[in-house]
Amino acid sequence: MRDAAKRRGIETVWDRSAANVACKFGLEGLCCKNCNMGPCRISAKTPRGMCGADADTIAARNLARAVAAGTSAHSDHGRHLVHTLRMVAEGATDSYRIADERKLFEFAELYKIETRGRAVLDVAKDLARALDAEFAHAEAPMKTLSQAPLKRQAVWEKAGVKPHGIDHSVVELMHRTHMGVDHAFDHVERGTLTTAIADGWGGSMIATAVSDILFGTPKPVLSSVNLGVISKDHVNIVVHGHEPALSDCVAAACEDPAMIEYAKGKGAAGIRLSGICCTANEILMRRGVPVAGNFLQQELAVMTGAVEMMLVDVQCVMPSLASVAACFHTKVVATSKLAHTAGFETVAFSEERAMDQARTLVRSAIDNFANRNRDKVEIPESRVDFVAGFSVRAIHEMLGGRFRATFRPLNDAIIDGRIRGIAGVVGCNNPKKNLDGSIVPLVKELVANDVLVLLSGCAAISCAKAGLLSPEAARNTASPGLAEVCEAIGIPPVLHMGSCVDNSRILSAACDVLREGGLGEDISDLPAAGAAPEWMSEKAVAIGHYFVASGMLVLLGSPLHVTGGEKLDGFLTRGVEEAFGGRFAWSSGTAEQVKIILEHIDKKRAALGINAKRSRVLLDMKERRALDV
Ligand code: BF8
Repeated sequence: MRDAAKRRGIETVWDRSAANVACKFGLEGLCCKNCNMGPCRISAKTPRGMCGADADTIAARNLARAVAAGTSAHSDHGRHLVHTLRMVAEGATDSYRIADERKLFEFAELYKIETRGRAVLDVAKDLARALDAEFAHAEAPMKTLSQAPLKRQAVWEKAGVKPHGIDHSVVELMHRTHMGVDHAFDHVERGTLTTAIADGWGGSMIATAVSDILFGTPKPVLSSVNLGVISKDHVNIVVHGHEPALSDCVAAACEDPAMIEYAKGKGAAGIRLSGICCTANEILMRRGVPVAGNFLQQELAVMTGAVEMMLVDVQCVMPSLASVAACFHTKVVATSKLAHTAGFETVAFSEERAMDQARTLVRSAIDNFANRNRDKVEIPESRVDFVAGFSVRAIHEMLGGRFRATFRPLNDAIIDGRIRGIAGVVGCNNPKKNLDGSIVPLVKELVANDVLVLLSGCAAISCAKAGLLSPEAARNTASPGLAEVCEAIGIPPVLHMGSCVDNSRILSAACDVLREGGLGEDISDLPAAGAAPEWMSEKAVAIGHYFVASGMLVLLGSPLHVTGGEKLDGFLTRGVEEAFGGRFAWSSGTAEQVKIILEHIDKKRAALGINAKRSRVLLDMKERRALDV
């Protein structure tokens, strides 16, 4: 499709990336525009800004603001879902219902909301109120933090990083990074970690939980991925962004027999819904809706010339879609009240009228089918089947069965060495890297080295395209020990856990592994690591920080924009470990990335005293590659 773009003279993200000269000051975190005395750029000649702020202060403040933005994105998404939950509970919309009462009751328990003998909607109302309160400032730390292991809570207490509210922590961080307030880079960084904890253990966890309550907790589901899911014979609608509320209704509308008949009446074979980015992941996980691609493929999806409508909500939506769509008949419709873009049509999403809006949009997409120029249609054949839907509950049930759901077999496999450890590989694509070219090789090497991989976001879509998300992948790519465990349970060695807010599922899984016993008492004890090889967004910066604050090693394929602040860089990659047990590492090559992760996992195994029990002899890399047929 990139060749097609060139042929047709359509500009894509790769063209802009090639033409862009990255600013060295920005890359190293050394440009400060927090006031109008500058902007100041730190160099050997000008080591301080106008106010006297040095490189570490400036880089730490810039980083803090990125985490505040990332946290805001995840958490505002969570807040919108809480709003929808409240509307359902109050009977203000019939477009949604409580899809998972069990999850509602489990989450209500956290807030000590009485559930016995009460109407489901009354519990939902109380829960929505309690969740709303997590955003404001409270005297006590946020309740969701109590889900973390006790040792982790004690670490946070000691470091003074327990957030007292999501919005509060963001506002406080923005205040601290205003000109003339907080200048000690490590103190700024503590505020950054506090805010990131409010993201992972607050806003993101709330977004995941309420999505499960409203749309259902995911179970394994079959689907297919890549641009080949777009059908030349069907009316194609692509949903893109992050918030699932409208897309869920669109998915329902696309299944409506009357709507399918309407499409057939217009000469189409039916309606094909697919998704991009994390809206795709949300409706994939619960409905099995196919995925057209990840972040960098959004322009390419439009360029197939066969997309009648692309519905975009918030986050990771490129404004360039307008100019690509202008070359075709594709309508790009912005559906969030927050997000308008020149060249996009707008429909202001309303929870009260969501189902009606969805039907109107689908009908309008069908009407647009007649405007498709068949000569411009060019759809690549690539399409891969895969399995997604691995919520923590689904993994529990796969490991132990529905009535004795347990993580025990997983813990035992880790303890006896058939599984060496667990890695969460998450995050974006970035045009600075080959599309999927850092994620896929890393995941392949990890599973070849006995590491079970948990995925989310665009990284999950990368691996699905590479065929790593099928049960057969265990036989083809995993080490003998890992393959044996996966085949016994019937899971791929690489598990798709959802969208980027669903990184909170990885935190929950870590807590459940610890609860099961035998692998330590804190997340920092686990033979586990996280990686975002192709990260690009501020949300990824926030995610990295909350994993580090939770005690994990987080490996990034390129450094955070801090390398100009030598002390800050050292703090993030070494110093932070002393207080939190987690740290960052930057590395761009797969071989070194694998080495860093395996060394970390082995160090944790040794500390747990389970290295000696490993009975398997590891094959060398060459032999492992030979397994990759
Ligand atoms: O929130 S992985 S490119 S889509 S930011 Fe964006 Fe990055 Fe994709 Fe999911 Ni997450």
